[in-house]
Amino acid sequence: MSTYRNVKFLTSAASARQLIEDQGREVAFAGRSNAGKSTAINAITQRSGLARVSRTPGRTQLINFFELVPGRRFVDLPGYGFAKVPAAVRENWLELMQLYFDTRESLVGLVLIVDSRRGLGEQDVVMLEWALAKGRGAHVLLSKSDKLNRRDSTRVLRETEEACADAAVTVQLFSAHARDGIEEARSVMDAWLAEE
Ligand SMILES: Nc1nc2c(ncn2[C@@H]2O[C@H](COP(=O)(O)OP(=O)(O)OP(=O)(O)O)[C@@H](O)[C@H]2O)c(=O)[nH]1
Ligand SMILES: [Mg+2]
Repeated sequence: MSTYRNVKFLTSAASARQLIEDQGREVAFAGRSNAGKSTAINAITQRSGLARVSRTPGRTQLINFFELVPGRRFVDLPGYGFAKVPAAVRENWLELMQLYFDTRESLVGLVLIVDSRRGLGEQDVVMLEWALAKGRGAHVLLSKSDKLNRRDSTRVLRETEEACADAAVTVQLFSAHARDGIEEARSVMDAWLAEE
């Protein structure tokens, strides 16, 4: 879809006052370090170098803003769950995330990237709760599904759907490498980003 054709990097924020103006509509991508957030953003926008793909988990400690079209954005949130991150960095992460989810008016939906081989973790569930608390949408991408056979991917999809059954959460399998699930993901984001 043409919404993604002219995507460009806007800015990074390391603190609350560096967040860009809270207007328009934006979709945030969150997940454990190394879950495949940046790779998913690149695949969905079809821009391979856009969001940096790191080989060292936990390197992205910034909120990265990308403009799709004026007033429509993707936001790459810093990952979590990386054991070697110092306590002070983790505290800063928590503060920044709470502020972002509590106050961000333009945030319309959360795309939660979950490694399909690991399944939903504790912090993943917290992220979903933060998003849903303000009535926003939430969509889980079970990433790297190319690593699983049909039987295991079907099982993790069903288990994740059951775990999210009470909430307004949708779930799908996703593989950036196999280019599987990209259209399904886009249709969810297109609906969130569209004008009411
Ligand atoms: N097999 C497979 N590997 C993937 C896929 N998507 C991402 N990866 C790999 O997973 C690793 C992490 O991907 P990233 O996109 O950097 O993950 P991230 O969540 O942005 O990580 P941080 O920014 O460090 O938190 C990389 O080595 C990717 O090549 C996929 O669809 N299939
Ligand atoms: Mg990343």
